[in-house]
Formats: sequence, C-alpha cells, structure tokens
Amino acid sequence: MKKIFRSLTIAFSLAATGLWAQTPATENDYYQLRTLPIPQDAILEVGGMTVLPDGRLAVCTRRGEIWLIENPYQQQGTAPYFKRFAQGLHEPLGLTFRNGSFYTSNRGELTKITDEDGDGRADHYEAVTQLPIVGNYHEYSYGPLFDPNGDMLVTLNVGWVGYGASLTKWRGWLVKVSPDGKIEPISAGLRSPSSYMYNSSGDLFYSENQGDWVASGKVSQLKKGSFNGHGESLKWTSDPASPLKLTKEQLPDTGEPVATAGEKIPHYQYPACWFPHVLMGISTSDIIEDTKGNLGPHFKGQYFVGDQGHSKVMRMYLEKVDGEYQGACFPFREGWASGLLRLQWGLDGSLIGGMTSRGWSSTGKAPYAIQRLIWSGKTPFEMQEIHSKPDGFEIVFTKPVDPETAANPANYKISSFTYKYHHLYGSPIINAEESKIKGIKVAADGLSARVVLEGAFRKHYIYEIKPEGVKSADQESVLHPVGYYTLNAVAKGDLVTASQFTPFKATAAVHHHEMAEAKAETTKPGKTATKASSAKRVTEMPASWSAPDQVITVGTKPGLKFDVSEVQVQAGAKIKFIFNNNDDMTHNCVIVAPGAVDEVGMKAINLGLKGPDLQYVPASPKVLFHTNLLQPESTETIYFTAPSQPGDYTFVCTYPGHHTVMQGKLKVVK
Ligand SMILES: [Cu+2]
Repeated sequence: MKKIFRSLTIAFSLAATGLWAQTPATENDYYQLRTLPIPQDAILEVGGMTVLPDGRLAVCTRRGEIWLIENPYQQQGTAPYFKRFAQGLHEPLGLTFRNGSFYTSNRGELTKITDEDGDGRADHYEAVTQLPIVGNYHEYSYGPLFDPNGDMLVTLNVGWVGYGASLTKWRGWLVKVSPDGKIEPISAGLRSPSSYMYNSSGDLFYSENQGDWVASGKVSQLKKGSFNGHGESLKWTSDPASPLKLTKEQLPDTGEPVATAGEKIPHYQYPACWFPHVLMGISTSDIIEDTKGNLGPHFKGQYFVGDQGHSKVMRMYLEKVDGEYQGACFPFREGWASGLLRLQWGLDGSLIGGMTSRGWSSTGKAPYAIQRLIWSGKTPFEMQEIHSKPDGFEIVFTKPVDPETAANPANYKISSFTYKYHHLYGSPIINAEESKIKGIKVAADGLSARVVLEGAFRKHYIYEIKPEGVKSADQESVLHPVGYYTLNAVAKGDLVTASQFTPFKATAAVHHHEMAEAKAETTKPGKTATKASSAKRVTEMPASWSAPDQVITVGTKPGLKFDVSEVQVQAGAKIKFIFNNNDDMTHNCVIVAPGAVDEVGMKAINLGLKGPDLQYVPASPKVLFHTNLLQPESTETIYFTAPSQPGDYTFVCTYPGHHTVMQGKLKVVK
C-alpha cells in the first residue's frame, strides 16, 4: 500500500508540472530482495547472526536456539539447508564465531558454545561470565564483539519501570569482559544499544533508539569514559571502577536544545549522525560498513544501518571534521519482510538481513524472516556524499547532474533543527529554520555541487538537505532526494565567491511558488504541542450536555496495541472518550471514517517535518475525532457525538510507523 501511494503521488506531481517523461525509478530497480525459505519447525526470530568462514549463515533466535544455514545464497536455485545447532539459551541478542566456538549474550550470561565432537551439534556450553540483571523484561544484553586484544564487548540495555532504569550495575553501559570473565565498565549513558561495530579504522560505533533521554535514533562513536545521554546509568559512577565521575544531578534536564545541552555535560559524546525520528526511521539497529563496494562502488566506504520498526535499510556517510566523525544519513531500501535487527555481508556480497517483529512491531508484517539484498549492477542517481564546507555543503552525486537544474537554488531546500534534552520520552523537533541559499557552484565534471548558505551555522544541529528539483544529465530525479547531516563542526577550507556561482536561467514559476509556501510553513514561530480544543478534539464536556450517554476508555499496550480491539457505541450518542497511554512510546488516538485508515495513516507519515506540530493528525475529512499525541503515562479525554451513520469505524494511532498495526474497531450501531 505504501509503495502504491507514493508512486501515485510522484506520478501526480509530475503530471501536474508537465514533466511526465518516464516511469519514476524505484529502489527495486537497483536493489532486489530475495527471501530465504525457512522450514516450518524453525521459529527464526533473529537475535544475532554471523557468517561463518565457509559461507554458512549462523543465526541465534530470541527463542534461544542457534541454527546453521547451509547455502543461504540459494546457488543454482537450490534451497538452503537448516540445522539446529544449539538450544536452551535465553533470548540471545548477538552471535560471534571465533576460533571454532560461538559466543552469545543471553540476558544474564555471556556463553561460549562449542561442538567438541564435531557432529554438527553443540555439546559444550560454558559461562564466560554472568551478565548483571534483576529480571526486568527490558534488560536485554547484546553482543559480544571481540576487541583487538581478545576481550569481549557487551552492551547492556536499561530496564523499564515507567522510565528507563539501571536496576543493577552496569545496566546502561558498554562493558568489557575479559576471557576469564571480569567485567569492566567502559562507556555510560546507553539506553537500548542493540547494535555496535568497529569500522575499518578501528573506531567503535553504536546505534541508539529513541526513548527517555533520547530524542531520536542516532549513531555515536563509543569511547572509553564517554557519556551518551541517558541519565540513569550515572547511578554507578561513584564506583571506583567507573571511568567517569559524572552524576545525574549535573545533567541539564531542562528540555533545552540538545545542541547546547551537550556543551554543559562533561564527557558528553555528540552523535556522529542523528537518524531523525520518523523522518528517517523509528528504531535504528545494526550498522555495517561496506569496505568492498558490495552495493555498488559509489557507496564503498559507507555504512548501512537497519531500522527495526520501519523494516528498512538506511545509508550513512561519515567524514571527520576537527578530528570527530559526523555525516549524513539517507533512505536506502525499504520493504523488508519483518523488523530488521541484524545485517551481515554474505560471501557473495549480498547484504543479509535478519528479522524479528514479536513485541517490537514493524511495518514488515512477517513475524520473522531472512532476506538478502542484491545490487542489480545499475547505479541509482543519488546524493552519494554530503560534505561540510566553511560556507555551506558540498553534495556529491553518483552521476553527472544536469547543470541547468543543479545550478538553480530553487531546486534545493535546506532546513536545520534540533531536539530537546530531557528525561522525557523522545522530543519534538525544535528551532526548525530554513536556510537561505546564496548560490550554487556546480563542479566542472557535474559530479558535485557546492551549496553556499547565508548566515551563521548552527553547531550540533541537524541539516535537512533536499535537492528535490535537481536532475541527472539524462533527466532522472534523485531517487531519495533527502539527507540529514549532523553538523557538529563546520569544516575549514576554500570559500566560493559570488562570481564563481554557476549562472542559471529562471525556470517555471511553480518552483518559486513552492519555495515560498514551504518557507512560510517552516518560519512560523515555534508552536507548542498543546493546542486549544478544535472541532475534532473537544477536551471539555460541551455545555449543552448534562452528561455523556456513554464513557469509553481505551489504553495502550507494548507492541503497538490498544488494550481493546473493539468498542461499540450507539449512533448519535454523546461519548466521553478517555485515552490512556500506558505504553513506553508516544501515541495518539484518531477516529476515522470506515475504510479510511490506510489513507489517513499515509497522510500522517507524509506530513514529514510538519508532523509533530500537527500531532501527526493530517487535515482530512476522513479524520472525525482525535486526541493529541500523548507521552507515556499520560491521558487525555475528548468528547464527541458518535456518527449518525452505523458502520465499522476505526480508531488508530497515526504516529508514523504505527497505523498499520495499532488499530481498533469503533462499531457504530442503531
Ligand atoms: Cu502509536
């Protein structure tokens, strides 16, 4: 549904501007997904995954098993062969193979598993160490990853008790485990660090998920003694083993911009790249570097990052400015079958995705899956890289641009924004502002464009860069015309002077009109999330009512669910509707006309940067009533008169990524 809707939108806008030329390219034209057939008796909820030296794929599952898969590449069309190697583990969420043994982090134990007699089945399970745990459902453990000295790195999720809590030492930390089982804390402030990796330069990175203290998904470098933002882990910094002495009381837990809050926190590590919540994904997972150009030489040296909730792979380009990593993320390939948690390179250069969605809902509907992504050999027209420059950005393209469209400032839109730093869950986008473009200098080879901006840069802000109107020399549109660059520092170097700007002829008025409209929207003074009642959201009982005819209470549950699947009301009855958000995520509740749920859900996703301001409620006659977006552990009551027309209406959460699963039926009867 998502794809159909999007291509219709593109088709419509092309037709409207008279530029209809050819069918727009899709991700599938360049990157194809192949699904591994999984035998029925294997519940392959992938927790960890590794490719063995002989090419077999090893998978540990959230049900506590390890499976070995021969021929995952389905050579000559033959089926892969699955063999269960080990069982009885406790939700292992990482798998490594080293010197003939597997290593995996169970919730409470780092285990070494060996097949000593060589019969293809594990027969020796050895506890390397006990991992700290009190038994809270949210205390996941991930890894291990061997460091160059042969020690093992493990990351420890915080628990959840209405907020992320470090209920035992060293929850919320990256720890190092020596081969003899000693645990040493390395880095603090982690929330849900499901994925971490060394890049080819030997630097360690992890991906983080939105939550309390964490405004949005992000990828950060992990350094010894650094603090990554989540306050609860600081509980243990008075311990002599702690490599940092920061306390929670020192944190500016005020909701001020994270861009400036970080400057006040000793040892705070700014993310190398934010993955703006919903605009890019909703739950960043595995990071993998493409050192060989497996997905095309144009992306060699870049990273691919999974998103569990959006069932997609994103792309990340990093550069070093002032000695620190920073860079941009881009959409890459959506439409995976389930929640994408693990990424590995196959020996054939395909990108293998290991998936699970139980309890962590995803747009891919399968409960679990393994798929491989294969490059077709064709090069998409994309922003290959974005570089910081002293006066703006340099966009490198994968193919030469059409100099006419690339030189026109109206064909780009650049905005910047940041988030709040606080102990609350997530953050709205704040301080959004559109940049004015002074001019463009297109490189002589057509492969890059310097976009020169007016005004000062905003340090540690996220820059949204959209070359929407730029065409390739053969008139293709950019496949994904958006990237988010995290500008921690502005690079030094040569400036572009006005005389060097590439001249261009003014094009159709439609661009200027769109620009003006977009600008008007983004430069409005910052609005707060709470708005007064509207006709579709009446928060006080209407004066004409003496009492409601019916009171309905709907709550939320983990896993993107309402706590009731169906409620029934009388046509035309006066309804008091209480919505309690008891979950650990942000939700709203929108009542929509029969059959309109997908349409309204997609409109909410397409609100983009405007979404948070609008509570992710799109303007549509099919939206009948709605609440605002509610933070975890909060409630809102609205009043409405039930439709006079009987039928099956839907109540749905339109927070992006939720609408396909988070629905219930509002049955209106005579
Ligand atoms: Cu929701």
